[in-house]
Amino acid sequence: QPNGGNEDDAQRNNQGTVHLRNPNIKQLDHDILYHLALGTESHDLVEMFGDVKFVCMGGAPTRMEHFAQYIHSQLGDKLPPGTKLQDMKEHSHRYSMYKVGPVLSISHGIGVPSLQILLHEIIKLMHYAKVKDPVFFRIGTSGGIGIEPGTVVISEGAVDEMINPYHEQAICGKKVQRPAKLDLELAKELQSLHRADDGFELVRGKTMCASDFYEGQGRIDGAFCSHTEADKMDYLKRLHAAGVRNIEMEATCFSALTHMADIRAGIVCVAFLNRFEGDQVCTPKSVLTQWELRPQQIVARYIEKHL
Ligand code: R2B
Ligand code: URA
Repeated sequence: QPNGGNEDDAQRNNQGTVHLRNPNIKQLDHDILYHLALGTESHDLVEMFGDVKFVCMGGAPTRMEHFAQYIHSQLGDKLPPGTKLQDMKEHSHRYSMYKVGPVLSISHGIGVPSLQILLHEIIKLMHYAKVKDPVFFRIGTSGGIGIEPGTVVISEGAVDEMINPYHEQAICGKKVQRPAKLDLELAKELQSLHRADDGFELVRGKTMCASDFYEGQGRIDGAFCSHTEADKMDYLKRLHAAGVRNIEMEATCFSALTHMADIRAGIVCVAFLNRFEGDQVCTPKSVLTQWELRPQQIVARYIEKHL
């Protein structure tokens, strides 16, 4: 049982703005969002970000730049008149950030530590900007388990490498576990936006979040390997039996921190390979780039529907 105590309680206040579950924040004269190069004293965060409704994150800077362009071209007419694509890279020395009216598109890098820092600062940004009921998405890539390469997986929840349904964080020498929950209704709605003629499969399932791409995902092709192909297959079968359909490297943290902030969140990832078939990503880069558009398409449809 996760030991996050009463951290599981709903925290959205009655105006729908994002509440920070940290009493210390009230004592700060001003707050510096260091990795975003933004601050409550140096910037008018309400003016800059108060209109945000959708926060979309993905690992790679180029993918998130492309997503911002895609949203701008695809939803142009539906966005407020005169909406421009703003490149906010100067406001961020670590992450690439783009804003298209109500849509923020940000890269989070690889793995939980990089994503977790960004989530702390983006959740605080939503609070300071007085954003109402934002929806967060992770648009990503993954390795599939028992699904065709190119399939899109909508996460129903996340588990760690030990198949525990929580995000574990060491705080002051103690391990703290926080439930890695996602909004199931949102997951179902995202699934409903898949069309029969999309030309790809889409499934719902659990997502396993690993802290490594190689041994941590059971691969036998890393620089080191102390397990066998049979150990790997046993592990992948165990994951599959637990309802896991894909493996990536951020899902537990993304689910747990958005859940703690009472922010509705969804994870939509394309699977680059079927791990029952192998470890190497053999599909040509040009095809992978096409596949990466699939989660973007689904999330763009959701945004269009809710603008
Ligand atoms: C999926 O792909 C990346 C590793 O290649 C990682 O960020 C993830 O979650
Ligand atoms: N990303 C991962 O973390 N694992 C894969 O197998 C593919 C993409």
